[in-house]
Amino acid sequence: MSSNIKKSFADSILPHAAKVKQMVAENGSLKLGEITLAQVYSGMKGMVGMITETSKLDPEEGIRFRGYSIPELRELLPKAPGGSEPLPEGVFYLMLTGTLPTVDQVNELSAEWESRSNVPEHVFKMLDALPTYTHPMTQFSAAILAMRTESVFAHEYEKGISKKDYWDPMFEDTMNLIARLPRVAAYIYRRTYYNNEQIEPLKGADWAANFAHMMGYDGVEIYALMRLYLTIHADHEGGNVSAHATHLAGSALSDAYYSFSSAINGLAGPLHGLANQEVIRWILDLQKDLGGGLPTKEQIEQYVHRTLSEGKVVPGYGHAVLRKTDPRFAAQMEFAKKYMADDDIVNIVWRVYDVVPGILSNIKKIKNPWPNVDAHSGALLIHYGIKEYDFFTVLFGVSRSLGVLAQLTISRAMGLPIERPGSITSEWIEDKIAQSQQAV
Ligand code: HAX
Repeated sequence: MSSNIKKSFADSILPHAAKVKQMVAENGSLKLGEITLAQVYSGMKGMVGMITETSKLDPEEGIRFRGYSIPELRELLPKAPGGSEPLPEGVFYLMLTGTLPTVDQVNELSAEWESRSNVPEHVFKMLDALPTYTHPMTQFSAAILAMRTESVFAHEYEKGISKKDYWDPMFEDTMNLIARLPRVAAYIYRRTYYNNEQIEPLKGADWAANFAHMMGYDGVEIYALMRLYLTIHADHEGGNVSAHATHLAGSALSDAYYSFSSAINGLAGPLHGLANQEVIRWILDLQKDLGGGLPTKEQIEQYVHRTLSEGKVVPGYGHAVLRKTDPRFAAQMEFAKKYMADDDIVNIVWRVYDVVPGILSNIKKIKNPWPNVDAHSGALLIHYGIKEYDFFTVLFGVSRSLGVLAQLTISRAMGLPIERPGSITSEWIEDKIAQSQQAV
């Protein structure tokens, strides 16, 4: 299929790749920082070690997609006719090509994804063979792997392809996989919770609205929420677990299906994407504990202290990079104030926000007491009837495909090499410390 976005991508990335190659050749010895022992033992936090072109995270300000903040994206990206939130197609276009798309370019992308969205029958059969109590993230990851039969990259590689052309079949895989994800995710939702009563896709709809429809939810507000949700979860620079997993697997020339399945496996961890289900579980447990209703601030305080005393984390709070309230939390709060200011669960989320940062900031070891994206997202979904909270991370995964697969395609166009950082043993470090002490 000939497409405008492919040409825009090629026109932007190929000169960029050549420019970067020259920059590295001329400045390769430039120092970007020093690595401390503490960093090595703290999950490489703050250690610059990889290239991600799609977005950059500032600890104080939050994420910027190709230089645009979330409030700017909500203002500048094209919207559906009569819609209030950006179309996620737009953020994908921006991340891939580096330029803000026009309304026509976004509409063309919606149509292109629709034309690529057919999911092979064996994927549904494979899913139907799994028990319905299989966690939706397990089903999602398995379905992505099952779709690998369609990988254009794998096929072209097997036939023999020059390195300089890798980006082309990777682009095709990226577009096909993104196009198919809503269908697969909605299928998992309907088979797990609604007796496998499937809903056929809409014709001519945008990616997010069609996804909501296939899950069984229609209307102006839920479409707006889905567009917002799928836009703001799309990317968070390169070092987070799902982005890094995609990059790492992809660096071995694993195709988009293998690489994105790795992302989903990492996103399924409770310290990463699964936190969105854990937040709602925690709030519902709190409510149950108190016999229902809206808990007071004192009751929330007690519950937070209990969570901490049991050696658990408060889900939805803290971040490895951010040091302020996540702008993705703020965007969702703004949405909730507009559409559901009286909702009970939303009000609990806001009351938790009033209480938790004060408690966590008194615990010295916690670097960020503020809420992250996952603290708010579940409450919005429940408001519209999507109450099956162990499905929430799948929604996150559908969105995250936009950023990590855009970057995977960019990485192949830039010829980024196989990733292989060094590792050391604690014994090696002990020897090093002993040697430096002897030298004093
Ligand atoms: N509740 C209780 N303790 C917390 C905490 C929280 N919300 N956040 C951090 N801590 C603890 C850590 O567990 C760690 O304790 P130990 O030293 O005893 O292991 C200590 O404070 C230092 O942690 P940190 O340096 O502040 O944070 P990390 O970079 O290690 O971890 C996490 C960042 C997001 C994993 C962490 O804040 C956390 O577990 N938060 C709760 C889970 C969560 O909301 N995850 C989603 C994050 C956003 C995301 O990726 N979404 O997908």
